[in-house]
Amino acid sequence: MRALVTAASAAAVLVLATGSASYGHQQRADAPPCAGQLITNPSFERGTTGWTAGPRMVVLGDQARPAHTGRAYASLAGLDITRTEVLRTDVTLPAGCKLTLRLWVRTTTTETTRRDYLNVSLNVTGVPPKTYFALSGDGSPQWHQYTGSTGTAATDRTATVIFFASEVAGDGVTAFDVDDVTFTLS
Ligand SMILES: [Ca+2]
Repeated sequence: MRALVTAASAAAVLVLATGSASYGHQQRADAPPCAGQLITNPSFERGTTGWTAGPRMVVLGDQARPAHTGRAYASLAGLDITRTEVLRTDVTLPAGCKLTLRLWVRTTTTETTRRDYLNVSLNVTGVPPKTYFALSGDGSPQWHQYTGSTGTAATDRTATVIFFASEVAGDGVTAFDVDDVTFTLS
């Protein structure tokens, strides 16, 4: 059963087992460690640049369905066709840094059976894959922010955010809109 994640429970914390191996993190003089935002094109204003996305996934907002910021956003499902769709990107997470994922989702639906859903996963090297948020058609029809974070590790890792949408034909249409997806180091 897919559970709607409420704002109160949306802050998920990933607990990491830190290995005993220690590798010195090479700090660059021009880039302070553990600061800044890593995702290229977080607001989809440059289309699918920096993302692995399905065809026609990045769309332009209008008055009825505006973007969260800017003009563009990504939209998954929404065609009442039985299918799945994936939107993803990955970054290198430097050693010793904590990563915070923030994203905005808007859900519009005519469905009553909650068979359409969007799973949002944050995968980090060395940690079992985990679904952070499982959203169905009873998600917010207004833009809503979700947040999750990782612990630190002694080595550089790859962090991947994956949006996996599944829809079933014939029982109403659900569209999951996504905008302003950020990976912030601390
Ligand atoms: Ca945008």
